[in-house]
Amino acid sequence: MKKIYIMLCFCFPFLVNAQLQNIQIIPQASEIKNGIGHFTLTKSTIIVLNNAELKQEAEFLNQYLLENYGFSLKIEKSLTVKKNFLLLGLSKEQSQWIDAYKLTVLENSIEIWGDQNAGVFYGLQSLFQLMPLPPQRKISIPSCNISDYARFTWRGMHLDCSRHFFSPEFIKKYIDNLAFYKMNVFHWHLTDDQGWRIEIKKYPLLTEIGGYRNGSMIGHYRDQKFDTIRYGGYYTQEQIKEIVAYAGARHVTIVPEIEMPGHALAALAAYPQFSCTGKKLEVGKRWGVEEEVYCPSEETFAFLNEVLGEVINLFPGKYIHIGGDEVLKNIWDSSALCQQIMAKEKLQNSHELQSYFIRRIEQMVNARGRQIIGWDEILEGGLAPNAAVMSWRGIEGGIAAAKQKHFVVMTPGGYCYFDHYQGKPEQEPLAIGGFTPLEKTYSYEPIPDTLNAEEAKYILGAQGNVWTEYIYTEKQVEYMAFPRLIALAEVNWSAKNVKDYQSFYNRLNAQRPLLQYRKINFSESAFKK
Ligand code: TNX
Repeated sequence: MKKIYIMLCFCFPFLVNAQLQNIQIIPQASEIKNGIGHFTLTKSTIIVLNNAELKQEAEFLNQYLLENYGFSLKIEKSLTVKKNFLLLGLSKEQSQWIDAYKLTVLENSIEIWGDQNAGVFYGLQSLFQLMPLPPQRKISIPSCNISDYARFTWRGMHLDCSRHFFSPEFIKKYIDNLAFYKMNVFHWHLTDDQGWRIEIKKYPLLTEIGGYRNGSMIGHYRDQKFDTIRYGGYYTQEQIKEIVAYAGARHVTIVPEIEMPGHALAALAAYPQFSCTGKKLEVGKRWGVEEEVYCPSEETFAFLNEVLGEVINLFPGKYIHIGGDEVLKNIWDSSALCQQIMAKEKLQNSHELQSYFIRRIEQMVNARGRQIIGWDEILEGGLAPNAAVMSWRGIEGGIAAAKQKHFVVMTPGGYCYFDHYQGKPEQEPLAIGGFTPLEKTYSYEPIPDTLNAEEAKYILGAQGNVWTEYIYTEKQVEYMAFPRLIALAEVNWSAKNVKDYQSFYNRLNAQRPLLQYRKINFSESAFKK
């Protein structure tokens, strides 16, 4: 099989650059050579696998064809025809690169080779972008030869499902769109002050009580207005399992976030015994930061250990996000129990108490073979030994963590917060604030120049965050996420030397019909003059 591939490569004259033919993909590929002519994909095209492991990718391709073009193809294990085949293969040729693939389109065949299944999957995503928009009878794909690989291993998008709840169907669509743009991490923000959204069998009140609030903030924060409408919802474990499998088939890892010790009001409304005051509390209606946080007691740790156990059983990925951001320390500072714990553990102040809290949690997660990741506040009072850091208050936290040889995901507010305005505020729906237009997101460089080459290796990649205090509907999630998500996909995937805003803008502009076809409610703000 490999021989045939090499032969085909040599006898076919590929032209030099991508500008000549319409090979426009996002994120930009590292190398594109144009060919002459087209491959026409028909109902009698045969999918050939050089490795049985690729069956999953072949089925994904068939599913895509069926949903979009109304037919699927026969899958064979060996090459029995000379033309009209689409070969999927595994090869070690590009194994030094992340998620690499080679896509070769000739008049008689298409070949996609990857180092692993993920590479083949990404080759397919590129292929999909080269196909004419459905419902096209003739699926003709321009000849080309693309060699491509990812720049970063963590190509992430987050979604806050606590402040507003989004349906399992929407979560799947969101994941599908991430994968389409070669992103591979979905950070699922499942708990916060305003709602607990994941079923935990051992503690049913988390969702029965914590899953619903008796009103929400309306309009600007400064107006302090509220409605009295009961709002909520949660994902059952069965729904989560289905979503995890759906993501897995698209090479997307889900990182669940269970917030602690702060942003925990919904949990504390259900189980007030885990706060230091024991007060009866209500699930949050107001956005912002709450005083009530988990108490660092043995009872709380036992509770969180059980919760994390169930979470870990549902999510197979390496990382569990444990929050760690915006923890007000007033209650800890005035709690007798906290003073006792601090004396016993020889902790100097409440920052060190927070660090102690996170270290205890890390032990629970590590004991189950997983790693924790937390917001950059977990640096305060000392990082837990194996923790990864998500740098959101700028890039300093990320720099500090990388210098301490801890892994880092960069998500600085000014570039990666997609709850910010993307156009002139007077022309946009109400948002939290800020101003992060498409070009600003695109300009983001995840490796800070103050890091040396060794330290830079700790930067796993960048992530876009969609906080939903002011995002009420699924349509609005898409409006805020797109097209900035696509810009960030290119930041994460494309080699630095092929990154160019004008080129991106033109490719994105050309893809607007595709976004419409995919029913993505993207913002047009970047196209307004
Ligand atoms: C800060 S980012 C928060 C969130 C808010 C967000 C709004 C982070 C770790 N914490 O709780 O939703 O700002 O932009």
